[in-house]
Amino acid sequence: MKKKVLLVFAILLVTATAFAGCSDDKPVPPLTYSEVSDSLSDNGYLGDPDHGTESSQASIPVEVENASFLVMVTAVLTWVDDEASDGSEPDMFKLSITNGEMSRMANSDQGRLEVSLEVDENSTGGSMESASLGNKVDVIVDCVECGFTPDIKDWGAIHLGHNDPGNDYSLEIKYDYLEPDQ
Ligand SMILES: [Ca+2]
Ligand SMILES: [Ca+2]
Repeated sequence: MKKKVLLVFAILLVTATAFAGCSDDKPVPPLTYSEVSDSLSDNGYLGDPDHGTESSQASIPVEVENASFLVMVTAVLTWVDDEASDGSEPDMFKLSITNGEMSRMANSDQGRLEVSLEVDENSTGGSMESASLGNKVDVIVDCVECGFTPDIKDWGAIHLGHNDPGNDYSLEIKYDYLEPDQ
């Protein structure tokens, strides 16, 4: 975890100015935030969603303390289909990031997905909460398809095979958040 530049949200300045103009209230000390970058990773395995009993979805929470606010979350998912060389259809994964209100998602069978969820800089909600992603988002990984793998048999037109049981994946998450200065 490392501190980056001191960042003061324009919206906060507007809010602080509005409070200062209200003579009945005590002066509000300027509230400043520092932007912090952090990361986490997850290596997992997901099963075939259509066969078997293993989970085909994993949810990884990205959470910061209550007084802090996430402004950007980027997730990169990579995988190599362990059965592709045996003729199995490529495994398809879906990657989603959501905070319950906003979400981004993408899917691919090419072994890599990148999805970002960022604060809406055009937000005019007037508060840090409405201009941020909140203090928790979920990164959700789904194995959508794993594929049927034909087994080579000399039985003419009889095609035997098995379902690809699933696949390993690696997930790297980078996120930026605003932390109130002490
Ligand atoms: Ca496969
Ligand atoms: Ca596989």
